[in-house]
Amino acid sequence: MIEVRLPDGSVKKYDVGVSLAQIAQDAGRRDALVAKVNGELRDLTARLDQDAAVEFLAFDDPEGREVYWHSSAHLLAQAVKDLFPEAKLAIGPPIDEGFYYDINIGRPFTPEDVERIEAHMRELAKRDQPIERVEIPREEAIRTYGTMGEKYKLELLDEIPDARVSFYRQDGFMDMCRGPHLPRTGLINAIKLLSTSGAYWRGDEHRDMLSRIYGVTFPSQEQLDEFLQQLEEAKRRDHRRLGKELKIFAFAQELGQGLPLWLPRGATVRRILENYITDLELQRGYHHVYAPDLASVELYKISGHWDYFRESMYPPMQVDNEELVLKPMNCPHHIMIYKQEQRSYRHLPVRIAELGRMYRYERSGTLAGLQRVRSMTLNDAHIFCRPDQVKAEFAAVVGLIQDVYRDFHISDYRLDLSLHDPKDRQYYHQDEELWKAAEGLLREALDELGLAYHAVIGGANFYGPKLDVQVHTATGKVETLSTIQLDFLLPRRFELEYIGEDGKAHRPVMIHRAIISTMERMMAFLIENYAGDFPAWLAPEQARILPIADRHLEYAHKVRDRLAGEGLRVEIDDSNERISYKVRRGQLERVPYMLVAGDKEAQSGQVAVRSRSAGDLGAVPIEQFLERIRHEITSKA
Ligand code: TSB
Ligand code: ZN
Repeated sequence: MIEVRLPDGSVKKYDVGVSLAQIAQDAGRRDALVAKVNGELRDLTARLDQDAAVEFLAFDDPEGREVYWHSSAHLLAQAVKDLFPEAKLAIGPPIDEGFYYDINIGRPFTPEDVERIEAHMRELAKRDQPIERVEIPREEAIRTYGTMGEKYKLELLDEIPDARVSFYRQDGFMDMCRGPHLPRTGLINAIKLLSTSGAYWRGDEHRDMLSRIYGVTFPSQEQLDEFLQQLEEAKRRDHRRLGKELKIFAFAQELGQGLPLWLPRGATVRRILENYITDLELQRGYHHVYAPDLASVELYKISGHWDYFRESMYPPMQVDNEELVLKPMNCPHHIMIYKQEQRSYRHLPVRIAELGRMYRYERSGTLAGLQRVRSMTLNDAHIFCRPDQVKAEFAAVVGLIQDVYRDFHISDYRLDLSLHDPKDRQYYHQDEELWKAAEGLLREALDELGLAYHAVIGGANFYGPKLDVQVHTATGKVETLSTIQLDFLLPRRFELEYIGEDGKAHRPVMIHRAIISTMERMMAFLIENYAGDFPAWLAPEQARILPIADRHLEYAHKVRDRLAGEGLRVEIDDSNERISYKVRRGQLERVPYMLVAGDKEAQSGQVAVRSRSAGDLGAVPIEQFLERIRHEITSKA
């Protein structure tokens, strides 16, 4: 007999060789997809021959879901092999949301192919075949794949040193795989193939072009429907699509990856953002500065960036007898500004701010529209303060973030306390005492403010721990928008000082902080958050005048001049299109107000107002419209 311990603490006795499926059944876990035996994932079909702690994972469990999608990828491959026996299979992993399989059929899959494959997957799942694990000698696997001409599998086999390799078999279809997998295909209930794309074998452009089929599956149709609805919504909001459609930004192949162009409309919104945050910071005691984009590599050797951040930096360039790098962070420059004067305890805190341009070498696979780029401008500041001022400064920054989020209607966010990982010696400075002090102080500051947060080991910057405000992107990713970072290291490396009340030199503490992130990431976030419908205060074009006929053009210009004179961003649609077309175009371009000007309006000094949010407002005197939009702008409604 063996003893099986379940997560609720109960212990049950079983015969040697009992299957995990049996234990799941006895435990009433009909939802179990896969098991964990002493912490390791195992198929439910596996059997136990000694005492063990057993846990069952269902679809709500990320690991359970991964297995579910992995088995779904096998089902996809099985369906393809049934319909296209000559198909060559490459790899088919689960991904964040679903799974894919890379397959070569000598041409791309057509939408009709995909429909047939999806239907056949449903059929196969309905047959509810058992999924079995089999282990065969490596030589045998090579022979089998050899006769089948599965050249990609052979190449994968080449890299497996083991004498025996594992396969999973369902209904005569076998796929080489480590597993684990579901016990039966019938557990896969709701199936949707989402898209296809080309993918090079091994991601290498010199090798075969394969066809990748993406799909997703769920235990129930309701879950699938909900997922598809969210996907629609995400597509509708995706800043990459909207940014192009609304002419906000662009990328050009000739320019290089991750280097965005801000088009006039995007630049306008950006200028508003920059003015908005600069004004707020000036009100709150920040001093704004400018620093160059290039710096000597020596500067980053002193700061430690060269040791710990080099992988994210562009390589140095040699000029005369200097080695220069594009700056990846603004901190050292602001430190140089701090050092321009002798500072006394009475001058602190010194808050140095900049819309600081930075260049980072982000790996190409991680680039994502404006969310993650290689050239960016950060709403950056470094606060130099006395140790006894840290908590108050921290609280003030949190307050600033809260005020700004109110203006942008950001309410859905999470706080991550990002700590260092003592085991990672490559990325973090090694002074454990400093880490302890900085992390302890940051926790205290957070607790005093009563803020709830998640602690994340390994999320810190090399110089110190940070509080990150995490928001969701339309595509379901989580990204950092605001950040507050506590740093005891750089003041030491740059030997920063202030003269204390005692007349002696003391070391200040640095707080690095960014409120609205980089202009790039903020823009991506705002586009998605507003689904392209910027409120009037941010809209690149706040009002558009639509003359009904050419004879109203003169009046349209008069209206324009009046509104533009008040600082509004106004355009005239002077095209020869019909008025209904002009209105439709204005709607598509998300202009908050359209002002129709015809005979009646021209005679009475009015405009017929169409508000994007409130609909048709009828004809009103220009001054009345001005009052309305002014109010909307100042209230940031
Ligand atoms: C806050 N030295 C600090 C600064 O003083 C700093 O640079 N911190 S950072 O490395 O965490 O970056 C600050 C913020 O910039 C991040 O929180 C994120 O919002 C934004 N950011 C970082 N990398 C990128 C990128 N590749 N593309 C767009 N935004 C980015
Ligand atoms: Zn910094």
